[in-house]
Amino acid sequence: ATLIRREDYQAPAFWIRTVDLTFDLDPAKTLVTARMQVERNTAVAHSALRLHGEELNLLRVLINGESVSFRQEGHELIIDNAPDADFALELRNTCAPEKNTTLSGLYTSGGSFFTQCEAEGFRRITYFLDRPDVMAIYTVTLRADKSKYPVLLSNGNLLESGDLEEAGNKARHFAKWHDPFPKPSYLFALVAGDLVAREQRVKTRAGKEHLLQVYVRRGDLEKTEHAMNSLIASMVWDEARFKLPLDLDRFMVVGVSDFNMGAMENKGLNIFNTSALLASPATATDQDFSRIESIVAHEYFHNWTGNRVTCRDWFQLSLKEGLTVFRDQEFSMDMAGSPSARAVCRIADVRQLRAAQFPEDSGAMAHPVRPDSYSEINNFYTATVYDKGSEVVRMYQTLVGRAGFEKGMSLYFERHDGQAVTCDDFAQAIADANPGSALSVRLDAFKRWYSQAGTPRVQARGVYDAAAQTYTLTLTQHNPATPGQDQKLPQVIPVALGLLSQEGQVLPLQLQGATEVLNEQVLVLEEAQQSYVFIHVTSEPVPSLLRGFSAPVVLDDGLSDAQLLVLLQHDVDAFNRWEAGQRLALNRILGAVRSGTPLQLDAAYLDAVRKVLRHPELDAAFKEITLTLPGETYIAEQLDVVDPQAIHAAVEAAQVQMAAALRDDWTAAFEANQIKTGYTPDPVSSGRRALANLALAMLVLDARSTGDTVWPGRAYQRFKDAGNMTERLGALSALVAAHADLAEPALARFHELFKDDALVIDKWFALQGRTPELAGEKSGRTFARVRQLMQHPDFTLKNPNRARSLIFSLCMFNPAAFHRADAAGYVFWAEQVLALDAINPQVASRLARVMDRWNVLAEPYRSAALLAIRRVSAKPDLSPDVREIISRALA
Ligand code: B3K
Ligand code: ZN
Repeated sequence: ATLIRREDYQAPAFWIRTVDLTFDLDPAKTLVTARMQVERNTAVAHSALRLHGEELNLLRVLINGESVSFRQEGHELIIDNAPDADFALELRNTCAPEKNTTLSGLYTSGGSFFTQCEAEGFRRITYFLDRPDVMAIYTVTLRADKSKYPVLLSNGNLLESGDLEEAGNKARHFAKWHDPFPKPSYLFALVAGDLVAREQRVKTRAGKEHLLQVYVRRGDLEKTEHAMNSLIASMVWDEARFKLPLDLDRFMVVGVSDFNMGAMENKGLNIFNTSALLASPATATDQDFSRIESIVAHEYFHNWTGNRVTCRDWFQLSLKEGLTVFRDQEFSMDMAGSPSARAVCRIADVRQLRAAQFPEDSGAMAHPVRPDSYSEINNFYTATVYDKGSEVVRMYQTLVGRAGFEKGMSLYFERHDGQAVTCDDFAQAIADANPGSALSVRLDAFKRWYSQAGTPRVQARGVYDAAAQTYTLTLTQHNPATPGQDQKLPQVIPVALGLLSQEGQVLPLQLQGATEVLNEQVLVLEEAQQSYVFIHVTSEPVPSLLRGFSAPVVLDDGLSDAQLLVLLQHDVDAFNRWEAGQRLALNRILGAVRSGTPLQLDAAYLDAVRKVLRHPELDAAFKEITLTLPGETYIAEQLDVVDPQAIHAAVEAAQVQMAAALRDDWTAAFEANQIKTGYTPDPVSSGRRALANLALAMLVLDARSTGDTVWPGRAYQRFKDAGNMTERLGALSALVAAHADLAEPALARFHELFKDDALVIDKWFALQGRTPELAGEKSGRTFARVRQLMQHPDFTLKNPNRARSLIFSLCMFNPAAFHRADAAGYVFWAEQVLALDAINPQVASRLARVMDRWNVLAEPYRSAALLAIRRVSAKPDLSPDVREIISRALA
């Protein structure tokens, strides 16, 4: 596989201005006719026309209606003598949708046709300049059997449709679509099948009418209401916050069960994994409801950030992804409402960043937000590009203010609407709209966020001078080396802070030399080390640093337990209040792991968390998230040498002790958070259900130690009687996680109840794959269970959701079940990577990444992991996707 480098970017030798596509849809062999208006790009050197094409059967090539000589080399169709003047190119080819298990290009699922073209799937449909800077206007005619495929969809507006009058055959019909907006090929889509739609007409602020449609399989219609509401809310929000209206008469969303990721933002025709679209109270959890809301919003927001303004090349992916994640996060926060609910959203996003992006930044696949090279672009739809990319956009907003950021966005669209641009263009627009701002005066340094991989470390140390009443805060940054990047320059790091007294009162902030007195301030760290002197500080302060997680860094603030306890109880910044609680837990868990001694939670810690749980004013959602211990992956991140079993043992001990010490409080929390009214997925009710579920899990866990049978019994009863999936799954997972006797009958009953609902059966597999092992029990019940479930009649590797539900749950989200001293987890991983690679390289390659951080594992895990990686590597015909991941792991 060849390495593509960012610095080698060249504009295309030709432009394709219009494309007229005709599809004769047939699962075995679909005929594609493409007529294009092509124009030489005179700005670059004269060269041959080279079109991309993969897995296609080429039937004919005409230029201006005449046949022309061409060559095929690898994945390219080369026409050496293309005219200098504008010309019409006509191609005809077939492809085989039914055989396409990669789910990239045109494929079938449940008897219908779907496409996925991002990043490079369009070349699996027809030959094309399949790169995002070639933008064309598409007209698409679909022809297919009318009874099997009554619905025929493509991007834009429907021009005409009707029956085909073919000799001796009246069974086929057609639909012709036209998209007025020029777009790159990755945004093309078609859908054909037996689908039904929920419809809603809405008006924009300007009074324009639009038709919104959500297409799904017949039985799923009643599960589309939440998606439709989320879509309408997204429209309203984007108009209000960024003045961005819907630009098409019709906006369609379609659900499909076989899909490689969450969803895809094809122009006017978003295609969704059903797991990111369908919800009913009986089958979806609160988490599903909120995930659906944010993914529907994300894809809708792409219509401007990604579609109207797109990426010049795939290195710029974060231009659209980081920005669109930022937009969907802001949307979710605005939807959440109260300051506390907003903070809970922020905490969840940061937890996700730490669980997925931090390990990526410190592993074999570490890459900048704007990568420098790739061999398979699909490997770079990463937490770094998406989630760290979003944090970078958030820092723009922090540095220029909310209004300044909105001005910057307006300028960005004013300058670049209809173009394919770079991250530099975005940065420049935000800076130019805010002359003299904290961003604009250091734009070049700020842009190191795009080029330097790795998570910056910031150390903060404060010195209080009681006599002078000054507090001197010294911030030091360190940017650790990552593969291929040894030397790094200091980055621009906004550090939001406040000071509290020892009693928890807000202390006013006044920097030496400044006249302003503030309650909170943003320091901009840009040198390796900087000191800040605050004056008139009347007592020794407790600093609250990096409030709201103002930059994606690892902070070492050196705070003592006593100081963290002050923050946990009193900080006005809810994020840092949560963070203090996490740090207190982390310190204890790391202490046990590092010293190799059993964890023993102290009274001070237990008292502090009890106070949170009993607090009369704090929201249930905040209590739940604060009482949830840091994840095992995040704990591993803090260690130079990682022993997953030791971490798990400490976490299990902490849970057992919290369960016992707070028994009465858990009981009270469980009772106090029963919701008797009908189900709504709003933040307050979901917070209460989350806390009730956590309390129940703790009580059932505690019952394991005490031998009590009441709580497992109550959990089973609740599992049976639950009126919604959140409570049902909560009760079930309480039983399963505690390895309670009642777990088995509950699991069996759950399967029986939902055997016809694939998305719920995914949950059933996932729950079992994620079940924590009992620390110290070497045989590993969960691992054995997963092995067994691989043989279950409902299991298949071919459906990505199903494969992920079982295999990824074990390998990615259950470290102690996966990292086994006998190496069986790694052997299993290697088998599954190879098996999946033969079916779907994108899914296989994601699984391959589980070994990103094999290098920091303790023995015997490290050597065993290396052996398994080598075993995968030894397979000569790995997909380029998996090959790239494996080579980086071994580099
Ligand atoms: N843009 C798509 C992701 C495409 C992934 C291709 N391997 C979904 C999204 O980010 O909205
Ligand atoms: Zn996206």
